[in-house]
Amino acid sequence: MKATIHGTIMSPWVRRLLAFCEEKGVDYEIINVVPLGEPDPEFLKISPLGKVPVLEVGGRFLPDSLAACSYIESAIAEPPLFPADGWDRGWMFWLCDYLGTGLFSKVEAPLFIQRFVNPMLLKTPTDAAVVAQALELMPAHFDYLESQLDGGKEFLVGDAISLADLTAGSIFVNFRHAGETVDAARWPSLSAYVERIHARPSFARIIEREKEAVGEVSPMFA
Ligand SMILES: N[C@@H](CCC(=O)N[C@@H](CS)C(=O)NCC(=O)O)C(=O)O
Repeated sequence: MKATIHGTIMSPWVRRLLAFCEEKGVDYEIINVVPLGEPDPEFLKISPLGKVPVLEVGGRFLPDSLAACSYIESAIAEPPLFPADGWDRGWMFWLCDYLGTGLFSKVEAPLFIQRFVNPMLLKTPTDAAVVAQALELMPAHFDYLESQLDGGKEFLVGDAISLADLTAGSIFVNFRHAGETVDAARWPSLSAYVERIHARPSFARIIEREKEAVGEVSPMFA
């Protein structure tokens, strides 16, 4: 499969699709689309909500990373990244939703916007109250993920990598760009897990690309 991914490599949703493509061996190129300000009317034709990523394959466009990953999973069976077991597959979708609605929306996105997007890209000040609120909510989310890893499980669902791990790994890259890491003393399983996911060849390649793009300004590479 030859794919084109429209989006910015700094988005966790773009990154999880990139990680999915990397794990599946999909040959892809990236067309940079940064969704800040009024969306380009041309982009709205392929992404009606103005969001990234959009997956383009053979002249067709799929907006939304979950839709895109689901298509790739159907098109390329190996390695499976959606569990075969029905309950596990359901649990994977729950965790993806939890990661997006909880960890991303309530904690990571506010921190990333205030500490990275505002000062580095928009040259606007960081809102300390927004950062404080996100940091207050963060431990409960880390506690939940620590409980899901249940004393050092390798993966979030079953005994193989799945979209849930690629989603978590992707969101934790943004945490690092926002200057946050997981405290290994308080959340030992989660901390080791994030390190393991980021050390996979898929994420190593993605992180290397981000180093080339934002290595000078991101605390991740300090
Ligand atoms: N459910 C979507 C979420 C995508 C999303 O929220 N992307 C953000 C960037 S991280 C975006 O494009 N935001 C621009 C906007 O909402 O206008 C997916 O998984 O693709």
